[in-house]
Amino acid sequence: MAEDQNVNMNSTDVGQYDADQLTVLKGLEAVRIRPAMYIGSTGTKGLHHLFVEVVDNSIDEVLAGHASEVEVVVHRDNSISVRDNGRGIPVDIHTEMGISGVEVAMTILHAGGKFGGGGYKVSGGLHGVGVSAVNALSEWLEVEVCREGKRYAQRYQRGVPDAPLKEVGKAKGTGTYTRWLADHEIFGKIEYHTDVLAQRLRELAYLNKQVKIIFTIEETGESQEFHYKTGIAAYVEHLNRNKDPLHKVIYFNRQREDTDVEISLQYNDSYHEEILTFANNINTAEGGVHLSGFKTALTRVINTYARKNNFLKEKENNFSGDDVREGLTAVISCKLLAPQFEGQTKTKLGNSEVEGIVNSIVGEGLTEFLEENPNVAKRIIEKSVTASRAREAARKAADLVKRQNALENSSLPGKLADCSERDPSKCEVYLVEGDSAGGSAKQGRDRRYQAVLPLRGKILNVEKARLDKALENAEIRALITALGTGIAMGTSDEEEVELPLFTDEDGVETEDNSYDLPKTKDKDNSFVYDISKLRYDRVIIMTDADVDGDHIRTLLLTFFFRYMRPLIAHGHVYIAQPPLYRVSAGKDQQFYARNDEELEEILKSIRIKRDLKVQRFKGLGEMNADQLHETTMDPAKRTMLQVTLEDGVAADEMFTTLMGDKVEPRREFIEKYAKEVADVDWHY
Ligand code: 0RA
Repeated sequence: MAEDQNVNMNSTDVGQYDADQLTVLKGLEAVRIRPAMYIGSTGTKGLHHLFVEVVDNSIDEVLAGHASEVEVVVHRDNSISVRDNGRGIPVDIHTEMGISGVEVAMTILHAGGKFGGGGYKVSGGLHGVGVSAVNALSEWLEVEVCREGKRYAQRYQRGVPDAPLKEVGKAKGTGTYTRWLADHEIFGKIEYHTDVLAQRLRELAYLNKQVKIIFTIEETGESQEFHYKTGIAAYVEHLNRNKDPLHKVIYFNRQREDTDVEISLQYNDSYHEEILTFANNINTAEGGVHLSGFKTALTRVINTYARKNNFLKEKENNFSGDDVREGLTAVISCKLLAPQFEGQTKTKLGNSEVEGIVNSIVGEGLTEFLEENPNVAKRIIEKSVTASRAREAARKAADLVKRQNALENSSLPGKLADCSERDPSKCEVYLVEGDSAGGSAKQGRDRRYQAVLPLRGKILNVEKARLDKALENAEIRALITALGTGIAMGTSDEEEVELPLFTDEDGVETEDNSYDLPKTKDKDNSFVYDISKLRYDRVIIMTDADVDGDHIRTLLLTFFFRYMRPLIAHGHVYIAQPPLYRVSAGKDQQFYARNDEELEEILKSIRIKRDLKVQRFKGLGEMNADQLHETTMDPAKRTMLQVTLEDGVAADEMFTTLMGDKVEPRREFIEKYAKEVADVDWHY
């Protein structure tokens, strides 16, 4: 649609040329006026999106079978260049537009599809504005194309060409080179997170085994090469590298009706599942048809095999989906001609025909594999058997919790000091380490809307325990009942639920989507995670600023990540920032500092005062109720960190490493990140 407004493709009138040029300029101007509409934001995300857009164009050339190498350089001036050895963007004059193909690509929104269609495409998939949006949002952009023995070049400033595309010399091979400097007028300071760039390039190399990607950072001289001959099989190996796998990676790849499906999976001895799904190289974080097709087939194949080979006796129930996915790491990558992206963040694959295709391909591929590898099959089934037994035990434990609550005639844990407000959107709960701090917090809170749940000692490390064991832990039980949502495993079970109907002002029955909240549940409804039952809008972790406090905080975050992930994903989890020092100057002046730097600042600014006293709080319990209220609990004065879930893979890696049972990777990780973790914003 947008391209129709920008370019009248039917026009052959030469007189239109200027008018066309004008509409081109208008198109790019629109991008500059409302950049967020085209690239999502003008923050760090938007800046990195430019990179994704350019790289995706080269990857499309790889997918089309014409390029094998992509070279990315972050230059000293913060410009980035991407070079590929594909066919090169067409250089001949576009008959209708009167400009070169290169200029069409660089100046016309959504021009990608204008050149010979067909083939799987990444670009144009998600945001898909094309490289012209990058051009519009760049202080300058240089493009070079090598084709038919010649080298062509053109330069733009803020989307406007300095001159037409020009032949500048001879060339050996073919390819496209684009270098751009993002516009500081749009993005402010141009700063790339090179680890984020590297991460995306690594992922692309896993997903497209035919490509070699070289990534260089000029400033540091670092250069990395990403080339994985076994593709997503190597990806799964990488994801499991700090876990103990039960067998070699399983891999299969089949096509059906123009859809290419690649599956790779490997079980490990942990209790968690990690399934990454992609459609045309885009991470479909919200899942979709390929994920559901995979899950359905996996459950069916394992149950069928288990019955046939007498691992499941006649009177025994089938394994549930959760049972057969315990300890599973998998990557699903589909390539299709016209992917449809749905969902809140447009990362849910919607093409209904793909569900059956993936289901049948996994059915065939996995059945064949199990038949041919009975030893691996046995190990996988044994894992399902123990998972199933543990889940039964967990079910009993969960029932026990419910019955206990009923017995005590209260659905809430005894040590919870609840608030009086009943509207959850106004309520918050402080999870506090230890009884003495809990006491101060109870006194220092505003009991109308602030609740306090003291946690005694350490909560169980759920990274090393199954759910049934976790539910034996009193602190965890108290936490679950206090929050009210119940628990769920992983994220991948999120499913849409029917919203309650209500009658609107016009007397029409409509769905009540005033809240847009996910519910997750397993097949038989034993574990239901229902975020609409959340009793507090803000769940605030408040621990001492010492090693023990750090540990308890990490244990709590691990628990939320593994069993209440939507709580984090929807931004309900916060970390309180209690002060470490109190500085009093004379009788009536006092200051609080959260760390040594802040203390330093304060001391500098009040140097002349006499009667200076610096007190270091050893723990929250040392603060009196007023102090705690003023510094940490009063919404008008406190600062808190919100825990977000930007990258599920990185988070999984982090929890596995920090809380799992391999010591060596944990030590390495801490050595590498200890400092960063200490002052990072807890964006897992
Ligand atoms: C359309 C047609 C042809 C090449 C490309 C697009 C192309 C675009 C980009 C963007 C970055 N690298 C690229 N490489 C190729 C070629 C058509 C032909 O030669 O027949």
